[in-house]
Amino acid sequence: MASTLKNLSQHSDSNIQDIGSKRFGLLVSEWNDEITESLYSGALETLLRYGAKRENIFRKNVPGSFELPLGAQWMAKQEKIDAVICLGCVIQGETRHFEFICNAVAQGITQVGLKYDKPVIFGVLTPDTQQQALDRAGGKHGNKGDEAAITAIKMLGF
Ligand code: DLZ
Repeated sequence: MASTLKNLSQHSDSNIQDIGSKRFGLLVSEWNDEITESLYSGALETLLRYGAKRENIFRKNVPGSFELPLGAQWMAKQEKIDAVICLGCVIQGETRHFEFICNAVAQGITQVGLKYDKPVIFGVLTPDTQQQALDRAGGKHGNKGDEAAITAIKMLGF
């Protein structure tokens, strides 16, 4: 398991623990859903592969990435949730709001994790193009959803 983890994340294989009793909130932005559904599939498969139980994984959608922090807060405040994984995709070419959205989401997700003292993972792609997003959502550069799930697992083993 550890070597597979290393390959997936390109990080060390520290902080791996049994996650059979851990409960995960997966929050999925509906903007660019071709991308975010792939991120979701990657995150879900990775959690299951590392021992999470299907009944302990809870999915909710939000309209866009800007809504991820509030959705994450609603999830994180639930005692049953141990970690939240936020999945979104903001493509620069499609919005003049790019910097506003990306900065707000990054700061908001950070604040939720600190407020609720739980891992709240930033699984948000911020590419220049749709192709760059596809490359990172199950394409030639892997799947950011996998990496987000591994990050959550590692933080739970901190
Ligand atoms: C409005 C908007 C635009 C233009 N582009 C994106 C995007 O590329 N990715 C994304 O996740 N969301 C986008 N949104 C929606 C905002 O995140 C948000 O849902 C709206 O501004 C309403 O608050």
